[in-house]
Amino acid sequence: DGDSSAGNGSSGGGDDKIVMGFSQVGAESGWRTANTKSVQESAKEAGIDLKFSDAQQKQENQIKAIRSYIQQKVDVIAFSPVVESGWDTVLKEAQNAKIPVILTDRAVDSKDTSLYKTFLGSDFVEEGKKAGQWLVDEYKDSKDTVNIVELQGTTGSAPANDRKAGFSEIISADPKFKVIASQSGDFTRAKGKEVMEAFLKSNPKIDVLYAHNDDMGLGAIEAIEGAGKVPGKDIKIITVDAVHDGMQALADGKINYIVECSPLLGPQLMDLAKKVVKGEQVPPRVVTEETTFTQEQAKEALPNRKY
Ligand code: GZL
Repeated sequence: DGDSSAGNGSSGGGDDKIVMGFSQVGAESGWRTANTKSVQESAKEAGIDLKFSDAQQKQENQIKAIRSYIQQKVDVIAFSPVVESGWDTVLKEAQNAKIPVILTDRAVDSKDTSLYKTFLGSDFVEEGKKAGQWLVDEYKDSKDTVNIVELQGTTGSAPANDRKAGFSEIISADPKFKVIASQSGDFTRAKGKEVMEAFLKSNPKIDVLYAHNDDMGLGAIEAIEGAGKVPGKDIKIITVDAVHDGMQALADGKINYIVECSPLLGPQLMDLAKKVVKGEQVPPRVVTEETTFTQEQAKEALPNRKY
């Protein structure tokens, strides 16, 4: 059945329990908090011994964590790469140690796809396209220029690159859409507020904000209100994630549209890990199910949201 892909699982928890080393990006957003909870709870339910580390959004901390999991001879490594590039060396070390790797949430740009068994996560280009399509529909009867500012996610991360690409692909169909400013807010509320304040100072006419996640959108709302403008009316806002606080702002009319990005990857991750440790084949790509929300849909969905 090909290489015996598991380590010897000798790092605690008895020899029959699968040991997983997980390197998490950080705790930068409501999405990340929900994702961490999903991974930790699912490991418990699956009887998997989880070793978990928070990299505070630093790639070198993730590389250190992966190296320590290799030293500990875990059975499987899973991680959400904070940025797309710079992983080949450490992933080769895991491969040489015969420890399978599962990409969770974000992707890497390694050419050698044998370095990981599968990539479980959203299609971020699709998410960007959905955001762009809402805007095209919203302004279909208008001839005027639409001035857009964009709060990008973490520089170099797959969601930032792909949400930007998907969005601009759709809006480039009509020259009335102009992205007049685009800058990273690092997926956090604080940075989103700071960058939006700068956008407001240097751009007298902003019609739309496209924020790559709810948290930056929520920070931007504070900046917009601080400038005496009405979010959702004076400046239309589209965000991605659909975490609780974003959905509340959507229901309250401060955000106009949210493209969902599901953080609940835990159950699928644990199923994939069990298969991979047994040396079973798994699909190279598992795309998560997700939808979109208008203000009305948010009001209906809010009471039953898990996060
Ligand atoms: C997307 C995930 C992103 C979220 C942000 O899957 O990597 O990182 O959209 C989070 O909220 O910080």
